[in-house]
Amino acid sequence: MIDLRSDTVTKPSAGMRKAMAEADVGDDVYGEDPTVNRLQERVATMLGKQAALFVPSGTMANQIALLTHTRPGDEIILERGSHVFNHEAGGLAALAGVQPFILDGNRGILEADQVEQAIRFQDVHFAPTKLIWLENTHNHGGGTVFPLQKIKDIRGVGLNYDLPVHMDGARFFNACIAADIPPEEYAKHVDAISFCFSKGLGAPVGSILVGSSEFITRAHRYRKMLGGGMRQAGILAAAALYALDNNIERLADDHRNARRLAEGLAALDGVTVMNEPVETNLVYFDAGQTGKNALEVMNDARERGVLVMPETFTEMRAVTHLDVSAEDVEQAIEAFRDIFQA
Ligand code: TLP
Repeated sequence: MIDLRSDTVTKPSAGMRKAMAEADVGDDVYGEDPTVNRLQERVATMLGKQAALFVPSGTMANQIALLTHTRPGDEIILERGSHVFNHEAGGLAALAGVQPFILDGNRGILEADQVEQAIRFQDVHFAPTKLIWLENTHNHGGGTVFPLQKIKDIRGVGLNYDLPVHMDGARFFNACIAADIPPEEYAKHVDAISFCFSKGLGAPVGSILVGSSEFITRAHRYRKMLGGGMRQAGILAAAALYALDNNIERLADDHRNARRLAEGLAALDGVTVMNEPVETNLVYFDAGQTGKNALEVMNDARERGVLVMPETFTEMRAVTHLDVSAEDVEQAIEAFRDIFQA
C-alpha cells in the first residue's frame, strides 16, 4: 500500500529502532531519563529558547500550551482552519475552557492588522484576549509556510498589547526547509512553539513544547495533570534524536514528491488541486467534477493500492513522507489516472 493519508503513518526505520533499543533510560517523571533530558536540552538550544518538554503527541502539546498560556474564560485569537480548533476533540473548550476569536486567513496565514483588530479592549462584557495562536505549516491551509515577516509583524502586535504568540509547529521543520529559514530564526519571533517528531520526521511517538524556563516549568505540571508523564520515555526520545540527526534535510524530497503528485493530479480531467502552489508535503484536491465523491475516490484508490484521506464530500488530502518514494508517487498518479479516466 502507498499510504498518503498522513505523514503520521511513517514507521521507524531500522536505524531508528536500533537507536531506540540502545537508549539509556530512567524515570522521566522524576526528571531522571538521560535521553529525554538530552533531547529537551538539544531542542531548546536548537530553537534558541531556555527549555523544552517532551510530550506524547501534538494534541497534548497544544492542550498543555493552552492551559499554560491562559485561564478559563479567556479568549484566544486563531485562524478558522487551526488544528487546535477543529481537530482536537473540543479540548480547547473542555480542558482549557477558552473561547476562540476566529479569523479567516489566506490559506491559514493571518495578517498583523487582522490580529490587532481582533484584540478586545477592556470592557466588562468581553472575555479578555490572552493569546495569539499561529500554525506553521498550516495544515488545513494546504501545508502553507508562514512567512517570517508576517510572524514578526504579528509578534509586534503581541508585544504592543502584552499578548504572547504561540506557534503550533506540528510540521515546523517542513516550514524551515521549504522557506530555508533556520529554526531559531522562526522561534525567536514567538513566545513558545511546539513541533512533532511523529509526522514528517518519522518517529513513532512524540512532540515537544519549547519556551522560557518559566513557561516550561508551568507546562510540566499540566503534562502531569493530563497524564503525559511517560516514565522510561528515553526509548521514544532516542527516536526523536535520531529523527533530528537524519530526517530534517530530507523533507525537501517530500516537498518535491508532493509537487509532482499535485502536477499529476491537476492534469486529470475534473480534478482540481486546491493548494497550488504546493509549498510543502500536503496536497489537497477536489474530485467533485469527476462525478465521484471523496468516499468513492478513497475506495477506488484503496483497490489500486493507494490510501488517501477524504476531507469533505468531494475534497481529499494526500500527504508525502519518508515512506513514500518518487516511484510510489508515479504509481499513485497512475492509479488516479485509472480511477478518473475509467
Ligand atoms: N494532524 C493530523 C490529524 O489530526 C488531522 C494529520 O494527519 O494531519 N497540529 C497540527 C497542525 C496537526 O496537523 C496535528 C495532527 C496536530 C497538531 C496533532 O498532532 P497529534 O496527531 O500528534 O496529536
